[in-house]
Amino acid sequence: WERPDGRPIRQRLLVVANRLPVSAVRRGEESWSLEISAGGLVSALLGVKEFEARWIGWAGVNVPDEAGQRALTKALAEKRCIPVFLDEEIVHQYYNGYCNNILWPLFHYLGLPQEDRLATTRSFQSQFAAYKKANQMFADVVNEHYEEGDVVWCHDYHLMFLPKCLKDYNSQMKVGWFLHTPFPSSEIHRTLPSRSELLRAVLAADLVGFHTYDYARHFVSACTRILGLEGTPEGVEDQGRLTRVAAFPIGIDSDRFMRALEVPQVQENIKELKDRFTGRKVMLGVDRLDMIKGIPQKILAFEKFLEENPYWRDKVVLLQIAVPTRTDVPEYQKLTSQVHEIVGRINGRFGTLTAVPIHHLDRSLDFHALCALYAVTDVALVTSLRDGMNLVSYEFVACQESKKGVLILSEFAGAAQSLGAGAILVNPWNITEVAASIGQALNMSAEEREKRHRHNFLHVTTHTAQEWAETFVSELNDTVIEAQQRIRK
Ligand code: ADQ
Repeated sequence: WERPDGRPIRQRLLVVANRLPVSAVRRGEESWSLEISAGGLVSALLGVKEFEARWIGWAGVNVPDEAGQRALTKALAEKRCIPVFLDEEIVHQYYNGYCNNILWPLFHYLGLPQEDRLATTRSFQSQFAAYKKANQMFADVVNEHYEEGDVVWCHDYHLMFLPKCLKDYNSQMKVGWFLHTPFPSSEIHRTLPSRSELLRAVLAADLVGFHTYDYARHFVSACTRILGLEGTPEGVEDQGRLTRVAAFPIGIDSDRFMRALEVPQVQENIKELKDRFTGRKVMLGVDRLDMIKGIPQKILAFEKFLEENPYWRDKVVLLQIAVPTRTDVPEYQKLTSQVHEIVGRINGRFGTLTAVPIHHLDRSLDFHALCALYAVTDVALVTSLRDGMNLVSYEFVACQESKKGVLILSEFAGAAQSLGAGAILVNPWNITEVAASIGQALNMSAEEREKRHRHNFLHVTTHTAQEWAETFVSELNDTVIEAQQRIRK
């Protein structure tokens, strides 16, 4: 990649995701304050020096007036972010409706909404129409900012229609699409009324990526069984055009976590936590409060463990940190009450006047507080019912160089494929098995903990977020070059 005068330039990468990596708060008619949210994707792309990344996405706020939109666009430009403005009705139908009420549960094997079938069918159609409309709005913004040679990387289930919209604008655009959730078995995907249209829209991309080989295989099976296309070892072929399909397991910026442990405030925090829980083993759960994370099942397994192991009752504590999400959705409200009810019952049953077995927090922790917690933990419990990858398991491992604690990990999290040899793998639906694994973890010898930790630590520190992003984008570049060569032949 060269400028007209021959000097090399970095390739531009347009990252398109539903949400921008900033939260915007309106301070006045034309004034905004912005805060960068340092998620995995942000640190992955900040670490990639080869590309000049720009973000395109929704800022998470409704901005109906033009003056406000102009001011926000200007403020975001300084952070290399470009907003897509979605009005309240579209957000309701596309984001809350089709994305979070239909695709999210379906892709995690929780099925389609089953309440009133007729109402569901009617709202399904209008939500799908809004989904397509929103994806077209994202495409319009991408198209407006696209320059020849750019790579466009679309993210997640919110934007399955986007590859098609982009290729309709410009068939030469290099388009990749990556799914952060599982892609379910084709038998689950085939229950979706818009199953074929969605698959065809994704296939418009040049490269389609998933966290694991299994998800990639499910996607290829859906294309062969539902669309009747041909699956090849490289991907899916449709009338001579190949869409490459492959696995690109995400990682974390492990150095960032290890560096944080050196910060004096974090060390102070670690000391306080150790004092606070002296004489007790610390078990930890960190999840968004979502049905897929299996929080009630995890707490019930802990109860079973306490029930069967009186010796441990005053020697172990479970810290469950659950950030509330999608709080306006009734199912999520129900989940919150259910978790509170179970925690209250168990604390009533096994607590004493001075100590309770479960500390449950309904909130997010800042980065440094989270690192300190990971570092003092003896056993981490990740019991997702389904999870695309699960980064909490990676973050825990990165912070365990001194403690060498044990990871109990759901076999239904993508991370089970990479950390399976070091973790204790469990079926989160089997509460008896999870309870037994807690006993196994607490009683594990130091040698075995060391051996298991070594395996996981090596993986987490070598398969980083930066490497993930670089691999995906370079594979996308190669895929397009190979396709052009095939056409020339
Ligand atoms: P999530 O479902 O959000 O991501 P996960 O991968 O575990 O799940 O990432 C959660 C992130 O939020 C972690 O970085 C974690 O530290 C942070 N977090 C969670 N609870 C927190 C709390 N109480 N306080 C502070 N921070 C908290 C989706 C998919 C995953 C996939 C990722 C990345 O569902 O399967 O691994 O995208 O592709």
